[in-house]
Amino acid sequence: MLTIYTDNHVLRNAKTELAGGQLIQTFEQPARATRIVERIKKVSLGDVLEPNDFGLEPIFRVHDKKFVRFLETAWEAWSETGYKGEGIPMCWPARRMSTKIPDHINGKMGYYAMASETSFSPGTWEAAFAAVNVALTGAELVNAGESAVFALCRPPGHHAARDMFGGYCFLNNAAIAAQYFIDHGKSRVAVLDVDFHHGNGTQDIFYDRNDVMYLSLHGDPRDAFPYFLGYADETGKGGGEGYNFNYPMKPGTAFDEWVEALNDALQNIRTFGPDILIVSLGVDTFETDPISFFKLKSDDFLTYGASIARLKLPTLFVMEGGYDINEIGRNTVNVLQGFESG
Ligand code: 6XA
Ligand code: ZN
Repeated sequence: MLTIYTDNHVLRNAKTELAGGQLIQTFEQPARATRIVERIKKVSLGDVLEPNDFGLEPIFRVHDKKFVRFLETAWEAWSETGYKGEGIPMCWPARRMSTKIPDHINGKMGYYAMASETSFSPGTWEAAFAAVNVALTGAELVNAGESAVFALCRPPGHHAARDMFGGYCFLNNAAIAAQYFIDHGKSRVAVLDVDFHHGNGTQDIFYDRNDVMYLSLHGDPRDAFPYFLGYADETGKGGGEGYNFNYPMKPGTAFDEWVEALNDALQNIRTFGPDILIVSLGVDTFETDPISFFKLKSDDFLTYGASIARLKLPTLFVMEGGYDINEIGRNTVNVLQGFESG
């Protein structure tokens, strides 16, 4: 399997994450992608290619232009205020407040944020833009007939909505790739999100559409981030009714239960009959992931990779989360190798 990767992901290297009332070292750090690409080379998964530059147009097909402009300029605006720390949103347009976009960076930060753990640092925009190019290069190859490609995106994307960042995400790599397929001749795309967290951004972007189906297996939002989306009764709206599937699962869920949800999701994908499958691949379902509560083991990643392959669809894997740095390489590549063996 081909992998798309660029060292430019290291430009995203925030020093702080707000967690448990403290500023800690970020879980989402450069070593994640580096460990994965090392493992890919070690097991000779296939060639590792640099991304091409697709510019901003494919991003504007999914994200709001003012939001993109905000992402491009946020670090500069924040640092110009003289603040000493990294850019952290602190104030939101909560219930019954105005939704006007403020001029001050503090206000803008809150307007566009869906959470406050994700600090802005120098290079954040450049890395987020590079990650989109990684996903689009993978999409271009799959569209040209490659049967499966791994887009090793970092930072991740599935929490980013049309005009919202947070949960370590800025631009929605998987959603931009899905839209790219639709804009380049495909009629139907399924996005299967196996990251531990619900991909609120991807769900939101395609919620009223029937050309992109979204299916997500994740920690029950009653107990897990992003808390405010990802419930089983969110099934789509308007023309998109019936094209959104959420499988929230409780703390401690192990593979036997998780794979039942997967099989149901795979059956829904078969019924939909898409031209393309995108897998939002997070390995934070692993038993020792530091921020999650599922109990998958390393071999389970091999097993479910093979199950996904049985759909026999052209497939683009897009990297999302996973924070056990010592095992992230093995677990991620297990999914890809399982897929190849399936
Ligand atoms: C921060 C939780 C962020 C979750 C990031 C993630 N409190 N999403 O892995 O898939
Ligand atoms: Zn996650």
